[in-house]
Amino acid sequence: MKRVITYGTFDLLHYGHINLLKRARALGDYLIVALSTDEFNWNSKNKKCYFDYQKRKEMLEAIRYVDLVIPEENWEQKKTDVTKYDVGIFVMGDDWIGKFDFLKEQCEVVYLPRTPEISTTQIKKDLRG
Ligand code: C2G
Repeated sequence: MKRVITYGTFDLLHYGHINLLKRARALGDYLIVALSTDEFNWNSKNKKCYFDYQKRKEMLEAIRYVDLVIPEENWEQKKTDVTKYDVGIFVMGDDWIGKFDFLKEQCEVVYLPRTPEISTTQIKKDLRG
């Protein structure tokens, strides 16, 4: 069983997120999503989510590509997560390229091309008019 893990906020879920999760899951047999908590978003990522953690978690759990959702509470947990969940592949969008190469000692690290033109920030901007 090849387990894949990815991390993110996944607020205002959109097709760019789904596209990432679909490709990540296709790299293995089981996809874990470490979902940024509201506190982590606010304190460490300067993100104020539209949907709170519980709602973002429920939406992710409804996606056919996602097998497990766990909380992302800090920047440091990735190494322990990879070991704890017996992860073979770590995946992120390529806006993070190189940032997590330190995990290469423990697992494969894959940066996938982002889906162009769509982002939560863009959606908020467009809705503001
Ligand atoms: N993504 C994508 N295409 C988009 C938008 C997002 O492929 N158009 C990917 C991002 O590259 C990321 C994932 O979807 O891999 C989740 O995006 P965000 O919720 O914005 O996650 P981020 O804030 O980058 O958090 O510890 C890592 C952080 O938690 C990542």
